[in-house]
Amino acid sequence: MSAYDGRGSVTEASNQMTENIDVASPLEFISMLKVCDEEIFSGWKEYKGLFHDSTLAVIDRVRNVAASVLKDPSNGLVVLSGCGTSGRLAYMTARSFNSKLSANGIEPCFRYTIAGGDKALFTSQESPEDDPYSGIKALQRVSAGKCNVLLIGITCGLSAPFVAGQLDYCLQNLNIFTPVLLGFNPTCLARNLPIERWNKTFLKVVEALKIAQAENRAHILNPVVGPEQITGSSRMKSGTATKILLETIFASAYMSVFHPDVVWHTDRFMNAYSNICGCVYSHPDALAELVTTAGESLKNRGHIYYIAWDTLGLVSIIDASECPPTYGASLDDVRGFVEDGFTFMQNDEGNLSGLGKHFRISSDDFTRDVLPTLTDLDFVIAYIKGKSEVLRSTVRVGPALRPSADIYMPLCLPEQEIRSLCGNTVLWKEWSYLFSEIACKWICNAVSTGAHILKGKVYRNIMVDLRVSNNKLFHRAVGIIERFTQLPKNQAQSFLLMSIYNTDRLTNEQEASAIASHIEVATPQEKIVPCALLTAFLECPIAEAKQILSEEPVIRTVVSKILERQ
Ligand code: S6P
Repeated sequence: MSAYDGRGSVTEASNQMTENIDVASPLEFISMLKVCDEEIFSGWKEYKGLFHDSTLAVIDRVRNVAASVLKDPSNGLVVLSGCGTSGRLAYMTARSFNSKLSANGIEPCFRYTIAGGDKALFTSQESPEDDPYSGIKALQRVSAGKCNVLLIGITCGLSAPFVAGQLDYCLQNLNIFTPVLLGFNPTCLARNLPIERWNKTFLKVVEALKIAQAENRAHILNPVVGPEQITGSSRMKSGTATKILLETIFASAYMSVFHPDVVWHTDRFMNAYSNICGCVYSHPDALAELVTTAGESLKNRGHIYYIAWDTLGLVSIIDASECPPTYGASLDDVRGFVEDGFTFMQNDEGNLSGLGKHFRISSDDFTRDVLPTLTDLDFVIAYIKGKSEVLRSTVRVGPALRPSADIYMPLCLPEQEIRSLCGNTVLWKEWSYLFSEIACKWICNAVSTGAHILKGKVYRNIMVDLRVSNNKLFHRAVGIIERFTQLPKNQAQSFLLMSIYNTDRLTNEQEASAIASHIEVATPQEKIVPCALLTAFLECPIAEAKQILSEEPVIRTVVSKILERQ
């Protein structure tokens, strides 16, 4: 298995530090997460991570544009946009800064767009990611009537067509828009594959952005933070880096406009995130215990429930929403709840609880829907502001939970420490909640990733059983088959298509169909990639591969058995 070869995308590469993550003990697992998360700050290979001089310079330039919007919110707007996790973080940041502005009597001027709309905040909607036109429409809708719009298009892989459409639209309308691309690949590795029903690739848009950047009319913020712990799972490191960069830009803009007397140091502010990272991972035993307990729950068909207060609830709902697309989990396996539910969410489309139980997200919904069903196989994690109290539910007493064990993880740095990092009390008072959120993200990501690894969902550091539900995932699936079988790309793709169309012989029509058609057929189907892999390894009919997979539900076991035979 080749690691990063310098040619492919960094965000889709395998991280050498985690190649044995699937067989690591929980403590080793935590230390692997730690080493990889530290790369966000310290850099990876020749890349310098978040503290690169050019990154700090772009942060300052984007901060200035954001400040111009904050000074004149009736004409200006900040739009944050993305797909999947990137769209969820766009929502969360827009909400966070609007709340801050409103609390201080200032007109809110942040909006978000997410591919697939607000449903995508809770459940993955992967196919809208491939549509540049729906990105453009969403941007036009939220920015109508404004004449100074800062768009930050977030796509970790420099790949999402939804975002490409928006950036391109801004480039055509530079009199109104300042486009910013936020992602984590060098620009030369931006996606250069055709976007269906469109005449540009992502790379073409990046080239046009570079030209506008030279005139200070567009910006590209793309620090390289190294490959993800689970290959391609950009919800983890890239998501964390997205959150840090957005918050740094807007906190800095906010301070420059509303507290111009306070001296601001971008690098010191980001360093506080690095310290909270160290603080979270300085509790390896507690984290390992959380992961072990969560893994036991999932292995035994129990569930993981996060209940959290305030914005920590949003962090945990986002973590839970990522488990189905990342690990093929069911919507019930990991769920998040926030006190006050949709009243607190303040999302554009309002209360979505009518869409079904997986959209019922308040703590009252938890009490009504989940509490009566809890068994000692379930794991309930409560995140409480200021500290994290973690409860293992074993006994239900009336409407209350009695914990079998408490595990405490601090969710913030001591006030003294933040003050010394941030420089003064104003900074601490204004922004300390952001550090609790990021700590909560690291803990949730460790719990949900570790639990799924313990359940046998990951082979080496690759989630083999991915759902083939958009263009990026189609190409990732071909890449996985290529890597494990060492077959050339076209043959690897044929095995994938045979699995998708459930046939041992592809018709000319099937082979010639557009990728979007393959995706449409593949999306509702389970175990597409494992089936293609087995067919290729065993040179057997598709039906036989399906039979083997139906007898052994743990994909990791099947794949490792077959590979060990080679
Ligand atoms: C990743 C997550 C996906 C991505 C989405 C956008 O862990 O499952 O939903 O966030 O595909 O990716 P990108 O590269 O455009 O930010």
